[in-house]
Amino acid sequence: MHRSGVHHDDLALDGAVVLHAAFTPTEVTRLRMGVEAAVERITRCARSEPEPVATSQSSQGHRLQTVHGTSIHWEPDTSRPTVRNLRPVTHLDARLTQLWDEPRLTRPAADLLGVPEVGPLTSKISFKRAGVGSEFIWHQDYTFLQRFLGTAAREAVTAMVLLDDADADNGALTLVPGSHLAGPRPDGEPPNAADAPPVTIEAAAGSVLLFPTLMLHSSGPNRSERDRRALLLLYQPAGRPNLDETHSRVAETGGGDQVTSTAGFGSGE
Ligand SMILES: O=C(O)CCC(=O)C(=O)O
Repeated sequence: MHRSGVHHDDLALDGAVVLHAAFTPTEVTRLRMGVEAAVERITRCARSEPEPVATSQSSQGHRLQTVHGTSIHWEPDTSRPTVRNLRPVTHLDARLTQLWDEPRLTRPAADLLGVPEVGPLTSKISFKRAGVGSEFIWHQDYTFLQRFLGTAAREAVTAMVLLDDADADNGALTLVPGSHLAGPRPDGEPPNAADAPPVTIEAAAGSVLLFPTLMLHSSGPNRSERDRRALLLLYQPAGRPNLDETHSRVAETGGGDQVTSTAGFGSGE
């Protein structure tokens, strides 16, 4: 994997936007408390679930477990169970729920989508714990979403709120500027010669990275002694059902055989 650029400035990255220090240290502390409360709450439920619980595997062979509608993606190869990702999450803690209407997220998300207003699609926490957080392969968020939304999955953006300082050592996100213009690609396929050089987004806690669902991205493992947590809110044009409502509708109408649950994760997740 080549990592030729490191991004520090408040510049548009051909489709993506980085807002440095969009949230204050006090706000970041509150959000950290929110994500830790969410993981504590859901893992407590997971521990008390009678076996067998709903489990499956990601395409990378990681264990997935669904508890009360939230999918837990466990880190592989850890000596004690460690959560890699949760989805959906904002309903698990009021400090996270409140973030959906935050203008520092909704305004740039609406600008990127070219619509007057945005609404919630789904939410995730990426924990990337110190020393054990595993890599995210090259992927587009589109791949997972299009299973439920079809081509409307193009009309969404991810707002990634950094809850810890992120750099290459602790697994900062790397994206390929402009790659959203080239359409969908298979998960795991690295950038090609026609792509712009990948850029690793090194930014402080409280910064926000926004990018469209077709933008190719990945991140390395966390080899450092520092967590690299992030809250990811996915927005879509206002007025559309969120992902879980979409799933309920599919289940109620009996349509969409291939859709058994929206609580799983895509390959990159
Ligand atoms: O947390 C990361 O580094 C990547 C997260 C991501 O790409 C995802 O959740 O789809």
